[in-house]
Amino acid sequence: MGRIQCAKLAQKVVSAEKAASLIASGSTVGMSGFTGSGYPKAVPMALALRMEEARAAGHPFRVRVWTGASTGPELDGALARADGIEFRLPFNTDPYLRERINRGEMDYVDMHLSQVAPMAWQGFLGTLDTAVVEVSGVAADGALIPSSSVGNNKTWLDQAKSIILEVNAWQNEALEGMHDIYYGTALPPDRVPIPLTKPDQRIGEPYFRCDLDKVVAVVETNAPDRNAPFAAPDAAAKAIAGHLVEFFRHEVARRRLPQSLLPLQSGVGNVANAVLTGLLDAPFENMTSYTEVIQDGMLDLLAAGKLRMASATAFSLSPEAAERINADMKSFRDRMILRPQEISNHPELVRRLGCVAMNGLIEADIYGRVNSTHVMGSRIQNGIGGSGDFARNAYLSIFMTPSTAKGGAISAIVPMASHVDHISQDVQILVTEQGLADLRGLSPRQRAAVIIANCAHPDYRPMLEDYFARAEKGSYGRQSPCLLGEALSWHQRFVETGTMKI
Ligand code: 0RQ
Repeated sequence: MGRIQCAKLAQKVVSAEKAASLIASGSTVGMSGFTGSGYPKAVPMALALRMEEARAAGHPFRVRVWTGASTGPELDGALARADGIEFRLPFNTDPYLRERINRGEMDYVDMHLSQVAPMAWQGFLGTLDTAVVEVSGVAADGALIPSSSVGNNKTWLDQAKSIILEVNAWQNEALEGMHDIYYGTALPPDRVPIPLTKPDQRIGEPYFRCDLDKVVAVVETNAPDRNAPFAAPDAAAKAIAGHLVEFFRHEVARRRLPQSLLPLQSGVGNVANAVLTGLLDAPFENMTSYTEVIQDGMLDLLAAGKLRMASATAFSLSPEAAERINADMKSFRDRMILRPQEISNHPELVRRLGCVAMNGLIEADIYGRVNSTHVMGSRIQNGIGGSGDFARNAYLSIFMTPSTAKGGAISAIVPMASHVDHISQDVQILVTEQGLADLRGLSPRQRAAVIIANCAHPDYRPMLEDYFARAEKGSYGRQSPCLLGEALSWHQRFVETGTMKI
């Protein structure tokens, strides 16, 4: 029976095609998957084929897709190419799907990741027809052994009318025991405090429970997670990491942070990964992380013994790191905990633990309002992900970015953010390769002065100084001076000419 030890579920093994045939057009499907790990790989591909055939026969076939976060080309990519998604939440990084969203061909709801499961429970999202969830095995009593991400799987399994399981033999068997699935959440007014006070605490059980009668199909797979490579840190990423490490040393020296820092949250992407790499050589020991994803840099910190343990909801690894962790899973397993995303990202816990949140951004304005999601105010890049869950509630909320994008044609520091995900109150520290702005306790005008001086690229700094000086004189009010007719003109210039430079 291999990975499927439960006789009742072993009888339900079918092909991916047969399983996909159980998903109806127009239905809502809750898929597993978070940052390219633990997503179903065979059923979505078979579903995409069905969609293409249906379309060729003149019958559009589209579904509504909910996940934990981003998935992989076999899911978002395949369904997007088949024009098979009419509605998607809460996070996406697939380029084909992104194009469809930005062409206005489908609806996309970009949500705080901690709020997806509660909103599903509250009934705000509609009903869930089918859950398609990857697991790494099924125990004899039907308990499901999670795979490389937990995400919203518990909620999908509980809420869906029917369940399709993919049992992926590629996932390491030694994952068993790593997960902590908490079954104690409730809706108001019955909510109780979540009993977690340390990042390494286990408050749940290692398995998903599920009503076996709801399982309509089980599909066996043997396929790797997406595991995209990270770029080697470039000079800008290394400089950002350097500024941050220096800042942490400063905070430790002033006793505002302990020597082991506080539980680290690190966003995805190359800059975030480079910062973790920078911590390898920094004088901080026994660090912990309470974060959303475990990426390569975190694995390096664990392997070096600098990081004592990591709590997250998913892996987001390069192919090399995935191989490395697979080869040594037993040793890593005891130092890692994967939890449902409503727990890994829970504002109550982020505030209680005092997390140090470090996230990337698209642009920040001179007052420190951060746009994490929309290029030129209108084109979605990925989504807010967990950045809002952490930024508002963290002990220290840090945002970081290279000071320019697209070869220097775009300044990441602008007069006014063209879209705001994080208001200035949620942004305490801003870092670019140029330097770091500590915004705590500063008024808007003080923030503008330090952001322009410390973070802006020299090509854009004089333009920002000029704008700010004129705004101070010509603004309607002087608390947060702005020139309404000019504040977004940099973006308009880029759209018209391909550069923000004059
Ligand atoms: O585009 O790939 O076409 O070149 O955005 O930018 O510089 O590689 O940086 O990988 O750290 O991503 C905000 C997108 C930054 C990410 C964002 C373009 C740039 C490039 C990527 P190309 P970089 P990163 C927990 C935390 C929200 C979710 C989050 C993100 C691409 O950090 O998605 O924080 N954050 N989650 O060229 C136009 C600008 C730009 C720009 C960057 N000003 N204008 N394009 N780009 N700045 C994890 C989860 O929630 C899952």
